[in-house]
Amino acid sequence: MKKTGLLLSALMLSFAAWAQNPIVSHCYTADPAPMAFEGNDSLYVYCDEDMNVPGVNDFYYMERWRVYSTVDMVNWTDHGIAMPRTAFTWAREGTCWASQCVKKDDTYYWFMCVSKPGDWRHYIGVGKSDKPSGPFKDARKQPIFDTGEGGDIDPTVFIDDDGQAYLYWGNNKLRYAKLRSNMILIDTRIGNNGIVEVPLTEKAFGGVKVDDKVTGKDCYEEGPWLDKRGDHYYLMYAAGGVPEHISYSMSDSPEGPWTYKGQVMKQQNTGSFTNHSGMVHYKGKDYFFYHTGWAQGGGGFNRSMAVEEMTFTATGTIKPITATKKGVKALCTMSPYLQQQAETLNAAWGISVVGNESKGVYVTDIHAGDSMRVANIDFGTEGAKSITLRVAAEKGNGILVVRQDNARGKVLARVKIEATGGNEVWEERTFDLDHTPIGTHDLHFSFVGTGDETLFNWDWWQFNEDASAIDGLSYTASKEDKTYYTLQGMPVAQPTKGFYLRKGKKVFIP
Ligand code: FUB
Repeated sequence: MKKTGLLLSALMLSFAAWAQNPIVSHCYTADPAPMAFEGNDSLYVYCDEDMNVPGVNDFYYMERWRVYSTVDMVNWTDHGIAMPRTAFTWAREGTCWASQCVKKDDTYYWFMCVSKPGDWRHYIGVGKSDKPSGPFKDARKQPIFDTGEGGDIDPTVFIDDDGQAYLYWGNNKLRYAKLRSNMILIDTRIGNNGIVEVPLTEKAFGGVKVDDKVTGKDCYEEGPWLDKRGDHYYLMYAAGGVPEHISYSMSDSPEGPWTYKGQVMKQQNTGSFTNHSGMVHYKGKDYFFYHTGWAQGGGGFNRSMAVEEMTFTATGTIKPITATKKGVKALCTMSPYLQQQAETLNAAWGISVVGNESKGVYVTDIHAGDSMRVANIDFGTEGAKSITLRVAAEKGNGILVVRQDNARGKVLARVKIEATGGNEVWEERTFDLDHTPIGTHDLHFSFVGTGDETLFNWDWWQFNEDASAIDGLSYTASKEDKTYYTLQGMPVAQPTKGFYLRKGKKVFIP
């Protein structure tokens, strides 16, 4: 993305207790597939990455799939390249299109579509991992079926209450299959060798498309999303031809027949001629994810994920949703006194996030003028006194400026990141703050340096309170004592410097 970060972030002065759309601004992310997994506090969104370079590859150029997660709907953690195209040894360069991930037993299955070398068609493959954020490996070593036709894109997978998994997909045709219990084979006992074609009738989808002309009020295009609320099954999809809007049909069975119910998100001038939707129930609310061309430098081949709240009528129909730049409200504040990943962001300009959850994920490609924002951070009534950073720097020429609220906010710290011995040589450094932030603020990080050189790599940050200022502090504990918990109540085997819970009291380990 372009390096006009400082100017743009300087203009974004408002306090971000709202998510704002797009939800990711440091790279282009398309075809969002949201998922909340039982027993996991985070909401995950699976997507592909638009890597189009205007004038060079003026089409979709997509080499990988990424995963993001949030606990507050405002700050999103980038889990890096959860599956590169090369993990499918049979896949063609640049063709990693839409996907969806589901969990069965203790395994996460990520269904994605991709082409093969020398073949214009897309095929559906499946990756698997024992963690929601990956990394994922090819589970089948080949596409999971071959219809012999084109249009096999945009898989959506839904596991019904009886454990049966359904896979729907298709562009201009809508098809489904039942997955076998191993999740990587289809049940060939139904349809045509396991594949059922859904009739695209007016009753089911609002109209029909013949020779690219729509007869009726609507028509199915692509990007299906299968889901259930109560006894109602929902099929949302991109509709109406290009530019697309999102429509939906309902049924009382995952196999149909479907009844057309209308538009969910009408066509708006979002800068993207495609749209692609997913819905999710999370922390008592329903959310609708889609994509636009609204990021800086964005467009039809450089799209960005967005989110709105979603509501239903008493009969289960979906209330129409408008694409907004404001997005959704924060669900909670973030603690600055816990280790926070540098790649947990409300917005960022100029930087990149690399790696995966096995190798480690971190912020890199940091240059003078780049900046990042984290939203809705609760410093409490006593405030923070210092900040600890985990960084790696080859040259040691970079300066990090930490401000509260925005690019013109009060400077909390202006620190030089001295050389650590290399860009992969990580060190923890603690710096005193020049000003004590109190209460809830956004944080604005900006980078100062000279020329075009990359300044440093950044893994995580954590603010520290002053031990003497903590209410209820009973004693300073020793590092050898192992019965510590994080302030969220997670046991800690080897506590490092910071605040913990012990015997119900907050304690400080120096
Ligand atoms: O991202 C490539 C394609 O664009 C998707 O597969 C479609 O749903 C459309 O969003």
